[in-house]
Amino acid sequence: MSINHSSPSKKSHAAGGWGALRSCGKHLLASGAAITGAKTLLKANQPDGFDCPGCAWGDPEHGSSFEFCENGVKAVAWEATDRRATPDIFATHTVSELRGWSDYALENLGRLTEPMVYDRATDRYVPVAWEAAFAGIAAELNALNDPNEAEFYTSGRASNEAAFLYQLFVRMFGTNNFPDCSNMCHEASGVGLMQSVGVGKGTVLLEDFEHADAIFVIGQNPGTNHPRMLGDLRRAAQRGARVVVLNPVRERGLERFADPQDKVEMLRGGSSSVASHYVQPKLGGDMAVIRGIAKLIFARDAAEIAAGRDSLLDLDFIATHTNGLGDWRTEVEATSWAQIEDQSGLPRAEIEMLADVYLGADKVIATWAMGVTQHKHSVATVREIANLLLLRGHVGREGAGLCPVRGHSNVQGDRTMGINENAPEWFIAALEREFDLTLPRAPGHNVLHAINAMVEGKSKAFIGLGGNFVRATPDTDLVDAAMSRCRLTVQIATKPNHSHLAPGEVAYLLPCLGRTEIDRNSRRRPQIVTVEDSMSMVHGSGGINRPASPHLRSEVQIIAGIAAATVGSAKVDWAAMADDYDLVRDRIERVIPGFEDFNVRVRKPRGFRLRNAAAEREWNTASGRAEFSAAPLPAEVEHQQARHTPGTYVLQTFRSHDQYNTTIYGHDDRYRGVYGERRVVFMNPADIADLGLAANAHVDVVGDDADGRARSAEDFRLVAYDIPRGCVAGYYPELNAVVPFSKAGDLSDTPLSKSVVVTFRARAA
Ligand SMILES: Nc1nc2c(c(=O)[nH]1)N[C@H]1C(S)=C(S)[C@@H](COP(=O)(O)OP(=O)(O)OC[C@H]3O[C@@H](n4cnc5c(=O)[nH]c(N)nc54)[C@H](O)[C@@H]3O)O[C@H]1N2
Ligand SMILES: Nc1nc2c(c(=O)[nH]1)N[C@H]1C(S)=C(S)[C@@H](COP(=O)(O)OP(=O)(O)OC[C@H]3O[C@@H](n4cnc5c(=O)[nH]c(N)nc54)[C@H](O)[C@@H]3O)O[C@H]1N2
Ligand SMILES: [Mo]
Repeated sequence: MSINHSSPSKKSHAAGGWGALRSCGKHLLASGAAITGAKTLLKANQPDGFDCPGCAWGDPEHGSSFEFCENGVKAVAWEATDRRATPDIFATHTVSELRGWSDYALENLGRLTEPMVYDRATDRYVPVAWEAAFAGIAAELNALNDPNEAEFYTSGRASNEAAFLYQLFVRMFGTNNFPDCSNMCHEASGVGLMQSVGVGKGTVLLEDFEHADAIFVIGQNPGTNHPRMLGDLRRAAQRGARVVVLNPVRERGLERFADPQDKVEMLRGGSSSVASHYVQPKLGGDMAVIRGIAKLIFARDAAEIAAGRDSLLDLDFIATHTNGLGDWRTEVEATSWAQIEDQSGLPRAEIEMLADVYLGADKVIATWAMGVTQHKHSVATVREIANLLLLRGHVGREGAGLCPVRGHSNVQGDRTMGINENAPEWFIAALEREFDLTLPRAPGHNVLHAINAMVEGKSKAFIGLGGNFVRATPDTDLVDAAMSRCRLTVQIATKPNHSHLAPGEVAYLLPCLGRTEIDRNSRRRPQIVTVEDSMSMVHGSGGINRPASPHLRSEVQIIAGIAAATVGSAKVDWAAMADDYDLVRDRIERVIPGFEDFNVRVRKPRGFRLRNAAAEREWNTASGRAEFSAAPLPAEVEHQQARHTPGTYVLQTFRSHDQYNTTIYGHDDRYRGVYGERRVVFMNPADIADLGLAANAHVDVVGDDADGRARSAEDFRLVAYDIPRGCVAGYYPELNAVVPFSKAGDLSDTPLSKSVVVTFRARAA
């Protein structure tokens, strides 16, 4: 445990600041987009601009000035680049040759410019006309024995309009196979919150951060992944709120932050602390930490009551709004301190300090991301966090609430639009009524089901609406081979990536417009799309740049083209909707509650907020109340199991500062002091010594082969780091080679990307 105090000048150690500005300039220049890039940035997250493709953090209400964000700059510059992956490039390089390129080199080819089809004879992608591509895809899809032999993947950048049309088309085609990036991301948050509070989304608004007294930031690295959140955390810290961080790794952005928007701070070279309390649990130890806090609260509450004083719990809220406290309390009291300390990796004294912060605050927010959701017991952990907040009524009032911080900029909206392999009955029934259809009910595939079906040869077609399925999923080689064995692969994308280089027998690569580009219809009228952020705010997004190529089509147009060719236009006028997105929004309004007056409200500067019942203390659970969960702690999490086998460690795979998921912008991880390389493993110095090695030694990372599959990733440098013993860290996607597809989160099916069991093999020096 450490407590930070503001100190005036720690320039070189602060996140943000001049380093961030320098890095921005570098990325704008490297993308060859310095001028359009700068102009483009001024329109990011502005009322009349486009939604930043970077992250899903909310936009401020009075956002008249551009909110600077280094990693937003990279995301925008990467898309607004001058580089082009033209047919000439694909004529010069065979697919086999490109397969040997790095993720960085591939995307660095630039924007795709023309629709292409794979020519097996020459092993090259060659241009194809759009209509021929649509007809070819339709012929393949309609030739399948069963619609359930096709997988329709969605990555979270797709707009609401694209997602809505996509799911409508796929259901009309006859399947609910909707693997999506959310299955690898916040699935556990959705499942857990749905069970606990009846809504699978966060309950807070951005404004709540202005009122909270304590903010628990759990398993999240906002300095890199949600930089604009740091500004909100810092403002909270400055007005005296406690910011408590739970993270095995000391992430610099959470310790100190110099706001590039703050001119005085920038000139003085100052920075201010963000975290008031920073604790480093072991991987997968968060549920035990929360349980420890609860155990202390129950004990202190009992003492208060015995002494004739008021309860520490919000008894009115608990009585009126919740169910199941007794069972949870019994479970907490039955959990031993020995188990809590061992599983969390924290001494009781540190947990006591967290309990003090919690009890000392009138308004508490808990935020979390992948450090919570990518474990086996993630749903139970999310529910334990909800339990803690429910104890004192911290849900459904100002300055308090649950805040899973989403990843992709519209991953939450895509789910709202029906990208869901197991959509609720009301949703499918509403679609049927609106379009006069009969749609399938049987639940379809999530990402893990899709991988299994492709590996077993049961799924024969893969359509990807964005993303990089081969590199984002576990067991890279296995998924790559399974993708190549498909009869049909279709990838709708902005830039080339490895998923495009695992072509099926028939393979199309279809280039689309990005967020930053003007999307004009047949009458040259610019179209806007809409997105939903982590705070359920829905707003419009209209590009401002000239399209990267005149041949590009929007995602909406591409989906409409495939749909019209595959299922026909008798029930749905795809072409009309693709030419006027207002017509898509009219349909969304009639199918999904909360979108009343969609076309009017979305043109208001900040858009509108979708109603969140839990935030109004209306609980859409079976009991009509918020549910405490009473799950036991896991008997052993991976770091405890690892002790049974010497030489075994638990690996988390996280993001460097220079990447966006599988998109690699550069090879530095500035805040963690790594430059010019990505093949590193962060390890406690004592663990390095235990291996009989020295810092900087090179090793192979060897994965778990209990399911009969050998796994390894070669040649990583050991970096001595402030990380708990037994726990190590390294970058995704390189380390997906050792993440097993055969293990997944309970009830979430999310790959265990933050608790991968590994050993190390020394390499000859
Ligand atoms: N620039 C940039 N922005 C992004 C992305 C990107 O790649 N680049 N990706 C987007 C997407 S899709 C997502 S989902 C989000 C991801 O946002 P994050 O969740 O912040 O992403 P990760 O890099 O995976 O970081 C996980 C953090 O959790 C910590 N952690 C790991 N395991 C545990 C654990 O068991 N307990 C605790 N308490 N902490 C743990 C790690 O040390 C790390 O700090 O960011 C989004 N925004
Ligand atoms: N080991 C490990 N694996 C992980 C994770 C982890 O932490 N560890 N994180 C998981 C998480 S949280 C997520 S969300 C997934 C991400 O999985 P994905 O969403 O599948 O992957 P991305 O890297 O975001 O996709 C990048 C590609 O999207 C395309 N693209 C970019 N913009 C657009 C656009 O506007 N439209 C279209 N159509 N295409 C576009 C580009 O071609 C680019 O190459 O990865 C997961 N995998
Ligand atoms: Mo994500």
